[in-house]
Amino acid sequence: MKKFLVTGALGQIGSELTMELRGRYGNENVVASGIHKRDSVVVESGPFEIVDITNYNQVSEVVKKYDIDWIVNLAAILSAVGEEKPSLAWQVNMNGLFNVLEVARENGCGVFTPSSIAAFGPNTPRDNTPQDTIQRPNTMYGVTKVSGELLCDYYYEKFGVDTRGVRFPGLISYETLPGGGTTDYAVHIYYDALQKGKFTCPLDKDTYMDMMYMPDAINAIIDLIEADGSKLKHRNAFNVTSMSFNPERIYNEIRKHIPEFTMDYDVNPNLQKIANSWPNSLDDSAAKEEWDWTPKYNLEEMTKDMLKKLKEKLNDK
Ligand code: VAH
Repeated sequence: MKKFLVTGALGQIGSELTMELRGRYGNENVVASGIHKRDSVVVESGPFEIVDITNYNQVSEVVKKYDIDWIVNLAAILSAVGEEKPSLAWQVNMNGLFNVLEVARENGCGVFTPSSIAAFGPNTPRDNTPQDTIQRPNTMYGVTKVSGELLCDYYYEKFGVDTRGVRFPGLISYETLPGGGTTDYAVHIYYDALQKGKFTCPLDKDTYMDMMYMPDAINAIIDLIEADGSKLKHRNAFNVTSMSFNPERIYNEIRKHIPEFTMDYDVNPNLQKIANSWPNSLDDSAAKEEWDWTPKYNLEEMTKDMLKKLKEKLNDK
């Protein structure tokens, strides 16, 4: 039975992936980790370790202690925080990744590390962005994502480390709030629709970005890890997407359920500059061909489920 170490396990992706992995592989086979500990079902339902991935010894000790087969490296500084703290973004996203890859090389582990649509830049073809195309991002987060893709491919080619990754679009979920990304508005709009009945959008109404509901993101990670490696022509990292929308479209979809919901705009120039450098939509045909990527949620289905689950969560508080 595979044994996993999830870094960043208390984050937006990690908190849901850890629980899904524990449901499929057994609680004791999924070690959650983070730079701090807090009350959470992730901490209470299975092994949890304090791991700062910028500390090689902490990564190495936990991998050896639990005889880990796969490291799912989710600890990262996202795009908006990365522009405010570029040095921290490099430390965590690159030096942290380097430590994870070195420990994986020394212990025979596989490594899943997410990349992002942020790995593309202003001169990348913006519509139906190809799997293989120019990648010259102009954000520190994007620089760490494209560098991370190259480093992971290098560790596969040079040392045979089984590295795999996907380029995630913006991720939308109701369990754990996102931690400082440019796409966070697409989560906050649902909370404000339910809690305030109004939302002030920080991005321009015509800002298209690819997005994905968290259940599809979790399946993408597990399906790629479980895929037959001999059939992969790409590894780091696959374009994956399930929808592309602008603030007007998500606003109007929510209004089908909450007709009195209102939205206005107060564009944040720093966020807008980042969003303007990213694609409008991705071509994810390589993921479909090589490991049968199959998203299940579109904007309509996501909105119905998100509002239902978020209402239950907020009423439980
Ligand atoms: C961010 N949510 O906004 C992340 C993601 C495509 C965006 O990488 O930084």
